[in-house]
Amino acid sequence: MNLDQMVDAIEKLQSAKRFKHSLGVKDVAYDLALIYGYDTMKASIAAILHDCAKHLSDDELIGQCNIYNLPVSKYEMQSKFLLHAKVGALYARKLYGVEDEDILDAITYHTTGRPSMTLLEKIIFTADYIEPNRRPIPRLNTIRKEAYFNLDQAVYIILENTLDYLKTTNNVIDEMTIKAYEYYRKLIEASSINS
Ligand code: DGI
Ligand code: FE
Ligand code: FE
Repeated sequence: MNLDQMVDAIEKLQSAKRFKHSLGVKDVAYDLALIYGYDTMKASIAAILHDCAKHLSDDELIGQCNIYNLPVSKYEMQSKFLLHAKVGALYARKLYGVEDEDILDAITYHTTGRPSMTLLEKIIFTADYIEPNRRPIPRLNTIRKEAYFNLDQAVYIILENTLDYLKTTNNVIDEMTIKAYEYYRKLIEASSINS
């Protein structure tokens, strides 16, 4: 499937609001790819597909993981919506014909992030958070500016914000989110000492 066909398929699949979000992520990911020297087509594909399993219910997500033998962690068991990332990568491969592992990983890690993300993973993780249709989030405009200037710093602030937010809720925090935060905290600290 080419990008235009993916856009059409996602439009049919998603609510108007979520489709607008997907297009927003696509546009921002394109710009970030251009700025940081990444393949804009790969960034656009990862972006338009990143939430391609978000319409599934918790039961459907678990069902897909069982059918396709995807491992479900104890964190994902408690917050089943987290699985839309993993199942999204599976769908990208099975339903949209994506074979590129960089794109599949970017979809897999778009919600929690992970330590030492690839450039595409950081682009999708950040674009998902800052696209223009996101409703106001603390420090959103700071993160938007930072994203076009220092992507690692933007990733770090997003992870910090996400953990701050999750601590105010009763949601379980996936250990991947914490590991990602620790990794980027150390990275940013090291770079500020050296500069
Ligand atoms: O699918 P989107 O809404 O576009 O964005 P997303 O896939 O990044 O999901 C955002 C939500 O994920 C947001 O409410 C914070 C939540 N989240 C991120 N990390 C974790 C988490 N939720 C739990 N329970 N645990 C996490 O570690
Ligand atoms: Fe998502
Ligand atoms: Fe999203």
